[in-house]
Amino acid sequence: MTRLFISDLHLNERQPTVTEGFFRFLRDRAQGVEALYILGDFFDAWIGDDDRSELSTAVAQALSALAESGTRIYLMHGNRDFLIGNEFARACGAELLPDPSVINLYGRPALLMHGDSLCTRDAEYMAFRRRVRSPQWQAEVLSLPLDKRRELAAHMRSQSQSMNSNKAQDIMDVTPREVEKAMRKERTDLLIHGHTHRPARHPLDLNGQPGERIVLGDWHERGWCLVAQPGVLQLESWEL
Ligand code: OKV
Ligand code: MN
Repeated sequence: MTRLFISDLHLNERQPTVTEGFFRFLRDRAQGVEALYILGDFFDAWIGDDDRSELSTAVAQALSALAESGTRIYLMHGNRDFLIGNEFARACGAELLPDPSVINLYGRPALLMHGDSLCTRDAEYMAFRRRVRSPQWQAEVLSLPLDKRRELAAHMRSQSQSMNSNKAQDIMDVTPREVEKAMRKERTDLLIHGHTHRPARHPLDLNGQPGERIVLGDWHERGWCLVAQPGVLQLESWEL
């Protein structure tokens, strides 16, 4: 009985080490597990399921092989791959998981999020997020030809880079009160998320009751995953 949680692989053509590390992870670590949860930013930029690349085809093939062998696969959107749709999910043998979601983790309710919705001190980002997550905006973008979407994504990325260089580190981290609010709302004492690229286990005080926030790591330098078994949670990291 094992479930794995990963996020922020930011898969892309320019970093084959990460992709190869992911395929190795599927073969060596995920083989035979009950479920694999991918909590967002799986891809560095997803511009639509109709953008079929060698990378996306290979990833879908590897995941669907794992799904065929009995592992349930769950995909949550991140801030960079929010355009992943049902077509790609189906090709992966995966289920798209809403953000937030509460799962029963061996008897313990666990709140799963990508994490960007918790970074509320970045007001500019929150406004951006609302816009790009709206069905109208997404339908409009998906109606553009692929090369236009690619151009738009690149333009937005360079915009973000120049904006974020002026932002203090703490406004780009989660808001502690927002974490407590989300956990109280969903009645959980365990939160698992990614996005911030600050892998850690944070003990929490939830109105006098102990809780925990587990932050998954990004796969830029090393691989990261949370391993869950009945009564056990372990944040693991390895060289890619
Ligand atoms: C983050 C902000 C960019 C603010 C675009 C498809 C599309 C993904 C994307 C690309 C850019 C998000 C995902 C980023 C925050 C910005 C600009 C302003 C205010 C597409 C899939 F639609 F173009 F096809 N993007 N990024 N901004 O670099 O993370 O916070 S981003
Ligand atoms: Mn993210």
